[in-house]
Amino acid sequence: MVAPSLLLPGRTWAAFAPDVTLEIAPYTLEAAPKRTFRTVAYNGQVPGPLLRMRQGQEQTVVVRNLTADSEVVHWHGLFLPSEIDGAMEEGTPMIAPGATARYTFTPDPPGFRWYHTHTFAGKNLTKAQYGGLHGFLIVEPRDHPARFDREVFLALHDWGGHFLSSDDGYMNPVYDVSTINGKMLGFGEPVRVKQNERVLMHLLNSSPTEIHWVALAGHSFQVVALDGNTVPQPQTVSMLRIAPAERVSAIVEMNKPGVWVLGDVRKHVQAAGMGIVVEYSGATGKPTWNQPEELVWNYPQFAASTSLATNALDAIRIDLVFDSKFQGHGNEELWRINGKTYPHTDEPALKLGQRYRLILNNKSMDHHPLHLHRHTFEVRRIDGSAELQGLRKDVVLVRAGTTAEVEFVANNPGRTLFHCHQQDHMDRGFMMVFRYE
Ligand SMILES: [Cu+2]
Repeated sequence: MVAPSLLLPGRTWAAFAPDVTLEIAPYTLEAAPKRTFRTVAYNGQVPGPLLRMRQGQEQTVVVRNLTADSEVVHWHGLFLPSEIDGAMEEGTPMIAPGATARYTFTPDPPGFRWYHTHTFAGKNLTKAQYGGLHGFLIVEPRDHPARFDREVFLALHDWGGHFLSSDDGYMNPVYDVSTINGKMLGFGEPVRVKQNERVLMHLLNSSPTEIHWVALAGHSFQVVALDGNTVPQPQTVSMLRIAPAERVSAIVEMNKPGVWVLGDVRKHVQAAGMGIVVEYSGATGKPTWNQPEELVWNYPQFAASTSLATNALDAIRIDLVFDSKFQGHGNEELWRINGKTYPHTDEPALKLGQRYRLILNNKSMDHHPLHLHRHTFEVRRIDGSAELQGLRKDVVLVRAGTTAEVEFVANNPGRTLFHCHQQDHMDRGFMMVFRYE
């Protein structure tokens, strides 16, 4: 409670009421009857409440931590000051057990963002991103160009993880259950649509570690935005690949009446629950699934086809090499950036206003979804592709043994975290901080 003596002259109590209140508290998720998980959630739901903010309009957010552990909320994809961005490595204070934090910020850029915890899990595969602390955030643009009849939000998640030793001796998390919006296939409410509708689907992969491949039987996706940013070349595709922390926004034309499954393309993942029923008004019967034969996806198809004015020349190049150091059979590996593991990784100093090109060289045998906080970058090259233009993201999946190049302008001073979004990788040192004043 704010004491009345703190009220400023001429301001009413209502001026102090937050726009958003998030309560972090223990929660039991029922993914299906008898498939329950003790976890932690925002406001007693998984995913947390859908937040809608307006670009340029100041927001006050109150976060209450009702758990026994310190927490922090990261506003993924927003250009925020380091003190409220939501990473301890940048200097955001944690919210102590029982404490309440209040943040005021003006959300930018517009688009499909999200919020999630940014804590450490280590060997406890119920904590941090393994749990239920994630939610959708839409920053509405000042003008709304997208044309659609219905908007649907879908979060892909995996639960009940345990470490399994793979052939090479590394320990990787595997999962018992996979869900969309917290429910296994067949146990949640279907997505209800009408014939001839244009449905804008916003998909988020909130999985702690897993890449997901998604299709909607009988339909295709017209991808209009990646990580919330409009793509220069919308493409119609039969399936989506969504790495951890990535978002895909796609228009689906509802032109095949029936009852269908939208789900992970890989049979064992869908069998573990990753799917949701899409039901046309008036249609009945069992949900239908069509099994595609191969996995197809590439980033370059969404980039601009014609060359824009090139700005590669004035970008300062920063080379980052990723590999792992084997700790012996049955142990988790340590991850390294240029040979060093966080907190010993380099802290390059950036100059305000300077453009940088990160050369992301993945020398490991794993794929890594790499995330830069507090900035949007432009994907400029993927695995030997031609120069790309106009593809703006905040996460890029760099596949095993490949190199990607991204560019950003250092225009938001303050400590800036760069890390692999796979929880077990960041927990094992796959993080670094850029600093600039
Ligand atoms: Cu990784």
